[in-house]
Amino acid sequence: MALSLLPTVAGFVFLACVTLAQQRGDNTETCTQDNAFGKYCPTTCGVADYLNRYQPALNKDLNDMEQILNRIANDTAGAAEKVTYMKDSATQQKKSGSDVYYKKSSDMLNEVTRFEKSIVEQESQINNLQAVLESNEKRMLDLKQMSIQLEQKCKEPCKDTVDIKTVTGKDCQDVANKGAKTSGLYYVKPLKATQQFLVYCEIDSFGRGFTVLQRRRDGSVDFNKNWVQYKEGFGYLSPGDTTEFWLGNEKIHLLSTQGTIPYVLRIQLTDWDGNKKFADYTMFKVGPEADMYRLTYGYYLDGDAGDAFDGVAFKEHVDKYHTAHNGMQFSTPDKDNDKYSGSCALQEGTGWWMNRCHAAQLNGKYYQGGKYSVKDSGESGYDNGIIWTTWQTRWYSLKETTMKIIPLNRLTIVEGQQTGGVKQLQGLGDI
Ligand SMILES: [Ca+2]
Repeated sequence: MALSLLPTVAGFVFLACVTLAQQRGDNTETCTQDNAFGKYCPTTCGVADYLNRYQPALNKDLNDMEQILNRIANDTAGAAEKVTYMKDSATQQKKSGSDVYYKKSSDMLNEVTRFEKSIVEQESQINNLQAVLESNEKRMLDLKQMSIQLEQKCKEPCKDTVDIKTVTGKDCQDVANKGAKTSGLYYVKPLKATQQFLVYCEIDSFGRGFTVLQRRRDGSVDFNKNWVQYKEGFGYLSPGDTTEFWLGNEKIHLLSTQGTIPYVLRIQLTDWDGNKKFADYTMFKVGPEADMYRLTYGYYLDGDAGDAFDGVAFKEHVDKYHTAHNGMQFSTPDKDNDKYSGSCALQEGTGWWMNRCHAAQLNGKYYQGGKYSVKDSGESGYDNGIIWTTWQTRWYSLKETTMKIIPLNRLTIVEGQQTGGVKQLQGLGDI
């Protein structure tokens, strides 16, 4: 505002001077010097002259100034417009953009919250996984330690944990004679044997040592075996007399033929009601393989089970001679040495001193409960159970059997020592 007045002031001074000169009638030519005035100040004409002389430069300066002012004013106006525009624009932006930004920021906030939640969840999962990992690591450590322990154990030579007694002899009576007091597993070496072998010795309180040849007790061992298996033996020997086995024809041969003192074969039987019976055969022998492990004995010494080895006539037209066992060779499903046109051992799936076929068969098929029928015995329909027909019928399979041998003199010595005599001996037979 102050700058815009400058031209007016300049114009006023100019006009006043002109007016004053006209009123006084002075001009450059006509101006007369007023003594009073001219002495102390320029004369009116002098002012006019002064003004005339400086006016063009002044006008130019004023114009320049005016232009500058105009430009400044323009610039100012532009700036104001710009400011207004900017203000408007900002307002507009505020108005138009706030919702979007708010929404955007709100969305972002939600997103952030969601991420935070997700992170918390993931952290929890990570913690869980870490716990699992630690637990697994511990397990792995335990397993590693176990593996190391096992490895160390495996490096050690295998130890037989079965209790095998140290006393040995040519049979179990010999073992007992040498001081063995308890039943269990012992090594024996019959006189003709090339090497010792393991047997179960049943040693009683009278110092008698029975060498066990065969054991049936629960049907856990299949007795349907071939010649070689019956020769070598099968099943399991156990220190507590808990398993089934066939000692082996070769071993039985070596044991039973080694001395001048005859052996007694004691057969012990148990039925499914728990009744026990026994049968003793003296001078028991099993021949060499060359004679097909032939069975021979002197006679039925004693017992309450009856002499089934002597044969039984099941039918009127069949002589008991055909079911007797003394003198019979051993037969297996793969080796027929019987007196029958067919093969008893093959028909029945077992190994035994077959005739045509038998009155006693302790290696027969195991029938739970005892009683069985022709139908039960399969295709052949023969009496193939564990039978002793002088006690139970041939359709009754016994629950337990034991075949064991002892030198005859030991039985008689016990008999002699026990003043009770034979009755005492019979009582011991049920042990
Ligand atoms: Ca035959």
